[in-house]
This record gives sequence, structure tokens and C-alpha cells, in this order.
Amino acid sequence: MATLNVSLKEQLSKHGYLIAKGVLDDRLDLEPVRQEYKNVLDKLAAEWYFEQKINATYQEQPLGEQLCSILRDYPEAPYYENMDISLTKSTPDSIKQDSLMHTGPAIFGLLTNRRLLDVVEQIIGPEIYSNPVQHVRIKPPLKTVSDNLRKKSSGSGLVTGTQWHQDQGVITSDADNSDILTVWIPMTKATTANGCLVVAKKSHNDGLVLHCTKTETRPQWKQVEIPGEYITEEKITLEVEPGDVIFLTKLTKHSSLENNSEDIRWSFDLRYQPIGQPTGRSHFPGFVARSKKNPDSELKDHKVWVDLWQEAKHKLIEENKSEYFSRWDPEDIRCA
Ligand SMILES: O=C(O)CCC(=O)C(=O)O
Ligand SMILES: [Fe+2]
Repeated sequence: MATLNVSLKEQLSKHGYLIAKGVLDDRLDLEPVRQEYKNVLDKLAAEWYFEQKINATYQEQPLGEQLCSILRDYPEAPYYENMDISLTKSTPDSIKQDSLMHTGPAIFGLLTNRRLLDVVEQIIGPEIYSNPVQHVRIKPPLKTVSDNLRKKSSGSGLVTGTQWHQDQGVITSDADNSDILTVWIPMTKATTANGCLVVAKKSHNDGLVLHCTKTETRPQWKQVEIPGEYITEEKITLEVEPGDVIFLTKLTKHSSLENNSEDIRWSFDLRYQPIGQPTGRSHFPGFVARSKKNPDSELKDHKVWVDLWQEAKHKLIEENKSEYFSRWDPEDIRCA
């Protein structure tokens, strides 16, 4: 066990990324999540059908097909905001009462999954905090994405490809010394054709590089982009299968390709860090996922997690705050 500990950590610190094969069990770990998301989309479809935005609920179709059918009728359907596991929105206003996100029990199950945390523990140790920077990315085939949906979601990387960035570049600088680990989980096969992750090999050794706000990017998005000339390293496409997990350091430069396939491409990205360090998203709630020192501090109750997000949302509404922030100056002359 001890040698394995050293080896995963060493591999990650050597290359800036790590693929752990077969960490999760399809039936036990991923299937409940798939079923939960099918219910989420069915519920959204029922609402949109009631509002006469779509011609049918397409409930009998599998999730990928159903999403494409919905987008055919309702090309701007904001499905990604309702399904994300964070407060995400498509308008530049503040978080509102009806701002939605998904916090179902299967997601809490994934965040606290024992098999996943066992591998995370090998990398960051046994005092594990779930960082609230977390997303679901269900990306329809690019050819089914309308111009409006593409523009509306542009920069979020939740609907179309993700621009080159370092994860440290999209958190607040108070967490620059936190050891945040990115954990990327495929729910469908991730291939070059359907928009898998691309990493720049050994790109994590030179600190944080310049990120620029893309002109096309609407100001509500915190997502920014590393200019092409800063990506000098070898680019590696990471094709993986459900059950595999990709780990990235907070400084690894990465992006994802467009989905040029015929079906959806679906992944989660979660973050973990040692307990007690700033998360870089202080207005969102994290929790103790595992603690060998103080097992009683571990969050076990899904309901409490849901309440934490509700409280965070109400606080943001009260303070009339937008979740938007960026550490990068949109006027930076180096970005011209
Ligand atoms: O899956 C993607 O498109 C991007 C994921 C990403 O940027 C991340 O996991 O940090
Ligand atoms: Fe990222």
C-alpha cells in the first residue's frame, strides 16, 4: 500500500495528470447517478412541455436522445443550469430565488464515494475536504447546439468544448496555496471524437500563467482562456471509459475538445483538498468528506448538504451578489 501511495502521487507530480483505471464500479457507483439525472431531465421536460416549449416530454427515450429531442424543439433550453451541481446561470444578474442546481442523493453519494476517496486519499492524505467547485458537463453533439445556446453558455464549458485554462486560474487568489486536486469522472466513454479532455504534459511546473477574457465570452462567466502561445507543451488527449478517473493538479493546463459525435458526452469534475485550506469559492459550501483524525466531522447526511447549498443561495440573494468573479483584468494589455 505504501509504495502505491508514493507512486500515484509521484506520477501526478511528474506529469501533471494521472489516469486511474477502473476506480468506480459502473453498476454500484455510476448507474444510480445516471438514473437520478434521467429523473431530473424528465422533470424539466414535464415543465417545459407544460409551458409549451417542447412538443412532447420524450420521456421514453434514453437521456442523450431525450436531450437532443428537447433541444430540437427548444434550442435554448437552459438544461445545463438546472442540472449542474453548483449555482450556475445564463444571465448576468445576481443569483435569484429560482436559480436552480441539482443536489440529489446520488450526487452526494458520488462526492462521498468510498472507492473514489480511497484514491484521493493516496494523493492528498486522509484529511479530505470536498471543494465546492464542481460541475456536471452533459454536452450534446455540437451539430445540435444552436448558436444561441452556444453563445449563452459560451465560456462555461458546460455545453461545448472548454478553453485552455488552469483550475487555479478560475478560483480566487486566497486559495493559491491550497492543494486542490481536480477529479474528472467520465459517465460516457470519453473520446477524441466526443470531446475528451486534453492536457499539456508537464505544464504544471511554472506557476500560474496569464488567462484572458475572450471577447465572445459573456461577462457573467468566470471562465477565461490561456492564450495559445502559452501552451508550448506536448498536448495529450485523455481517452477514458466509465469507471476510470482522471486527476489533475490545479496548475495543469487543460482543455476539452468539441463533441463531434452523434451522442452526448457526459462527465463530472469534482475537487478535493486537505481540510482547513481556503477553497477559492468561499461563498459556496464545502464539507469534510473524510477525516481519519476526526471521523465525527465527516458529513454523512445528504439533507445537510442540500441545506448548505440552500443557505448559500439565500445568502447570495440577500447580499444581492452575483456568483461572477474573475481574478483576471479584462483590459490586460497582454491580451489585446
Ligand atoms: O470537461 C471539460 O470540458 C472541462 C473540465 C475541466 O476543465 C476540469 O475538470 O477542470
Ligand atoms: Fe478545468
